[in-house]
Amino acid sequence: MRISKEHIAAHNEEHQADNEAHLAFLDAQLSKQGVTLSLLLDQLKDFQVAIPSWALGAGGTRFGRFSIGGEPGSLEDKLDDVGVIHALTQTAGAISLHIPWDIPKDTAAIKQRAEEHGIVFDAMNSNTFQDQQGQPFSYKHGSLSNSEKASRQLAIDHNIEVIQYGQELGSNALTVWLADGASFPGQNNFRKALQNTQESLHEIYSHLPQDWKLLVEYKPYEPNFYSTVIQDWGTSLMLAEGCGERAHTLVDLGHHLPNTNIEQIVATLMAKGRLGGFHFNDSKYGDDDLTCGSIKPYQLFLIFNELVYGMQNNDAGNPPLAWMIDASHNVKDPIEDLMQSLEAISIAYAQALLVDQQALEEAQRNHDVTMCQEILQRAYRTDVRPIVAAARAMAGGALDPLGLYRKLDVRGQLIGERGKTVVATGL
Ligand code: LRH
Ligand code: MN
Ligand code: MN
Repeated sequence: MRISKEHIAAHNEEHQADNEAHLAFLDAQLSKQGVTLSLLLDQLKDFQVAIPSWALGAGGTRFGRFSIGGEPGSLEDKLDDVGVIHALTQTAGAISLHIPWDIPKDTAAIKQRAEEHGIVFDAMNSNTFQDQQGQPFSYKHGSLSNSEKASRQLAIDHNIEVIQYGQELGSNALTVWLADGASFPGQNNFRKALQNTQESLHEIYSHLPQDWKLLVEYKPYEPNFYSTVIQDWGTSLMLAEGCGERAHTLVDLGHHLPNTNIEQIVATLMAKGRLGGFHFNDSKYGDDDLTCGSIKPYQLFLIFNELVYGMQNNDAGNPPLAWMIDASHNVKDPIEDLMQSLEAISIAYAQALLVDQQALEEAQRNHDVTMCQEILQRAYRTDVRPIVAAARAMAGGALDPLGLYRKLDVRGQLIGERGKTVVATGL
């Protein structure tokens, strides 16, 4: 273990007095609003977000890739990195694997390694957007939607294989994201491509274990720039409904055209009981995969406000949500970046829990638009960082994870052990 309990205890002792002073002030303010701090801390303490295995190395763009050094060279290394994040934050107790980037050679050993770090296996991701070496049929013109049966079958079989890996590891969800689409008008028959996709997904669904769910991710463009088969939440929802009750839509925040009202999409999907998972990130233009909350923190809060409302009023039977970060880029230390994302997500969640739902409902009933905005913004403008830090410390994490990570020079240790030029598998 790179981060010991003693490291955390010594660090927390140093920062405790400061955090408690902030907390006492907040407690006094919030209790006037009818908020019980201990209840809030309990909810935050249990909150977990999965880390994507592909975000632990330096991401690249199509123009270049700059290694940060000490990158994980194997699945074991990736688990160790999530172990560091989880030890520091106690909010990253799960990893999401991408096959074939993360094929476990010895499943039992991988499971044991994960257990040692207190990590479970979240949704498994299939990959039919790249051809693998020696592959008999290509995905160049689509995978589950391909007009050639042989390519479709290969992609279906791959997804079934991913489910099998997931079963061995104890996962219970399969996420399917397709790059399928067309870059030029006339290239594809829209109806046939959609129909093929529905049939292929249905076949995958028929191989899904009873306690598993299928998550269908959508994205408007990239790598195809004219049309994408599963382009939006409506298409994803339609396909999920066409599969069966355990198929749901997965929302990736970066997979929307600029200014889309994502919080409304969340509310709509939750009303239908079909929101199954989340890929958190942030973006200015497209699928930028930037750190959560770095560009539009208010949007993140508004999304969490809908999530909290949806979970508290879950009459449509949404499954427990698979929360995951899907961010990666090439200028920051990925471990630091992921901890910043976790912090932003926890902050948005805590702020959403502060929204006075009863007062909001009353203001909405009275058409008091001014007050509706006041209620939301009072929650959003509360500096909840001391609460998030206290919840983390209660769970055994560090009051200042980033500070301790730097103080212990974890990246320096990783470079010493793994070298400067290892390149992690992934994007
Ligand atoms: C596609 C995506 C999808 C993939 C991941 C690597 O843009 O968001 O979730 O699996 O990136
Ligand atoms: Mn995604
Ligand atoms: Mn994406």
